[in-house]
Amino acid sequence: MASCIGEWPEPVVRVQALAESGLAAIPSRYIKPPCQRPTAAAASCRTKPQQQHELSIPVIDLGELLLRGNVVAEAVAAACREWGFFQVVNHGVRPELMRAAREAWRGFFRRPLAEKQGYANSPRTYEGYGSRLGVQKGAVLDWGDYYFLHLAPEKAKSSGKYWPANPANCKEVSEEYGREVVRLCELLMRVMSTSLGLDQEHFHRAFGGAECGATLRANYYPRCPQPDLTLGLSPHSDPGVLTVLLADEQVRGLQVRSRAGDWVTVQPVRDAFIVNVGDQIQILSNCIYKSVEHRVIVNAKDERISLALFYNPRGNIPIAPAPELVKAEDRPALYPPMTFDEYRLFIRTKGANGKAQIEALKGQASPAS
Ligand SMILES: O=C(O)CCC(=O)C(=O)O
Repeated sequence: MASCIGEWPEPVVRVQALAESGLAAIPSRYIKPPCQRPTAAAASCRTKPQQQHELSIPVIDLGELLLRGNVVAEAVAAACREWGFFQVVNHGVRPELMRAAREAWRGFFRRPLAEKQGYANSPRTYEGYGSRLGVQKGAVLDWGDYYFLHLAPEKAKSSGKYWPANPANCKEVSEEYGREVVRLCELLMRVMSTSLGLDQEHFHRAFGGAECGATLRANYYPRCPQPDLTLGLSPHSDPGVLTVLLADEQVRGLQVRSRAGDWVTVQPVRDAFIVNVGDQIQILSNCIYKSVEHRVIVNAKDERISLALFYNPRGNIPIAPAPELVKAEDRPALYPPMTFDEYRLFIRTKGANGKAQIEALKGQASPAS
C-alpha cells in the first residue's frame, strides 16, 4: 500500500521495557481520560448499570456444518446481528499449531530488548516490532507492544528481513498457522454469505478472491502497575473483513461492546478462536451485520498475549453494499464504494478510534450507488 505516513511523531518507548523497569506509576502518556478508563470512575460516566456477569458472546460449533449447515448458518447470522462477535470450536485448526504459534510469539517478546529493537517498525508499512498505532503527536498511548506482518497474498508477504530470527521456528510456525486460519476465514465467509441469502462465494468474490490479504498482529500486554488508569488497546472496530483472534488461555482482557453499550469481558473457550465482523462486512452487508467496538484491559498481575489475524479485501477494489441487500425504499445503500487502501489510512493515521470512521462514511452514498 502506498502511504504518505513517514515516521513516528515521537521517540518510541517500549511498554514492556517500562513495565520491566519496575515503575510504580505509569507515565501520563498512558493515562486515559476518566470516561475511557476500565474502572468504577468510568462506570459513573455511564447511563446504565453494568451487566457484564450476565452476558457472553455466542459459541458456535463448526463441526456441525456438514450435518446441520442451516443451523450453523442461522447461529452465525444471529451472532453477527446481535454481537458482531462469536467464538468457534471444532474449526479445523489443530490445537497444537495454535499453541505453537502463541508460544513462538511469547518467545519473541521474551528476547532481550536490544534484539527486538532490531525489528523496530515505522508507520510506512507497520511491519515489525511496534508500540503505537496512529501517528498523531501527543496522543494518549495504549499499554501494549505488538509485532505486525503480512502473510497473504503471496506477493504481499513480508520479506525475510521483517521476521524475527528468534525463536528459530517463529516464521515457519506463523506461516503454517496463517495458512490454516486463512482457510478458516474462507469457510466463515461462505457461511456468512449463505446466511445473508447470497450465493456462498459472494463475499469471496466481492473482497478480491485469491488476492484477499491476511496480516498478523501478535499483541503483547505487559503487567501494568495502574491498570485502572489505562487500556491495552483503545476501543476500535477492525477495518477489514474478519478478524480471527487467538486469545491468551490464562489471562482475560478482551472486552466487547454489547448492543446495550456495556463492556462485556470475553471468557475464551479452550482451543476456540474468537471471530469478529470487520467494517468491510458491515459495508458489504449494508449494515445487516455490524462491526463492533472492542478494547483490551490490562492487569497488575499477569502479562497477556494474543494473536490477531486480520483477513482483508484486496486493496484496490471498491467495496460497496451488495446489490441484493439494497432496496430502494426501505434499505437504500448506506455506504459509497471505497477501496480498502483508502479506508485503512484512517486507522493508520488516527490510531484506534471507536467506530468513528465507518460512522462518518454512513450516509455518504449517492442514490445512484
Ligand atoms: O488482544 C486482544 O484480545 C484483542 C486484540 C485486538 O483487538 C486487535 O489486535 O485488534
